[in-house]
Amino acid sequence: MKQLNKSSRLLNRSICLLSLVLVSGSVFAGNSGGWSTPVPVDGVNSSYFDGCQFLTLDGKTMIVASERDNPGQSPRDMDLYVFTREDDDKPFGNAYRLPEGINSDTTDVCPALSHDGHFLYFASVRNVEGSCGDRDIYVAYRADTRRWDQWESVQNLGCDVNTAKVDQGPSFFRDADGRHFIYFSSNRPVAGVNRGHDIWYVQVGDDGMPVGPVQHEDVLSTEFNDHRPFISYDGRMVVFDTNRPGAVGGGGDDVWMATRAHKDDAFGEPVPVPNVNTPGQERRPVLSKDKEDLYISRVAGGDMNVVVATNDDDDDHDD
Ligand SMILES: [Ca+2]
Ligand SMILES: [Ca+2]
Ligand SMILES: [Ca+2]
Repeated sequence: MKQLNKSSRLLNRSICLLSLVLVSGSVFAGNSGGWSTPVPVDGVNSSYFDGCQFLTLDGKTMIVASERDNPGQSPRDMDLYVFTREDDDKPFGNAYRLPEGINSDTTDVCPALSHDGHFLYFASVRNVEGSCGDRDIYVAYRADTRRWDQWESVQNLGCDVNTAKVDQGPSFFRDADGRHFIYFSSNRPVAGVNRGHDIWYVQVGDDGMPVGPVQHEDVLSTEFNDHRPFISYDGRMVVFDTNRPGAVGGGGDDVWMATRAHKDDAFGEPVPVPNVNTPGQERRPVLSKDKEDLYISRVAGGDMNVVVATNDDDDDHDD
């Protein structure tokens, strides 16, 4: 019904607009048409690698991994920085480098805050007691959600969630029963078969730590590399990056999405997000609460920056 309504509304628009849409071919390439061409996000990018970002529920804080203070390292030494803005039409500023413990002398990337703001999940290649090998997912806790400088603990999620392989790209999800989950990607084998990176999820408890078995997300995963899922705040959309073929204008890692009518349904078949993919690398997509803004890490021209596409089709955020 939703798609029928959307189609009817599109047909009712002016011939001129419809012609433009048909020429661009973007609206009908997937079920989330209307995405603008991505542009750099004001105030969070530097001339060094910046990306694997996260936007808070209120849209006023962005956490970005950046190598700006550690350029030229190999492997890259990215740290997590917090940027704030007064409103979502204002540029970000007030860069603040999160303290040691969150950041380490290795790559610390891809943050995701729990909806209540107390738990910060992120990926790191730090080699410390309790780490499981290569990139792992960690969780930090703070009692005061207004403070970015006071973290009481930083813990590895353990070697069931993490493995000796690349475990990364966490995202927080709250289901219809109020249970909390972390979605993430990993290139661990599936039943002994190497499928590259796939998407997985695990329930987490009140302390932010895993409480259930790690489960494979069958609908979103393919034999290609499927990375860094982000579940929308309403739980009804997922965006992720993947090198599966099929994105018009894309290549390498591209942003795909899937939707569902209710947050406890399975996701529908993923489709490429129209108009945002290029032959370069589009990674770690995240959505604003209203799903009107899609933030992407784009690698192009030897640099990585956070870019944003906007969607003015209000049928896609009608709850
Ligand atoms: Ca940059
Ligand atoms: Ca690992
Ligand atoms: Ca691409």
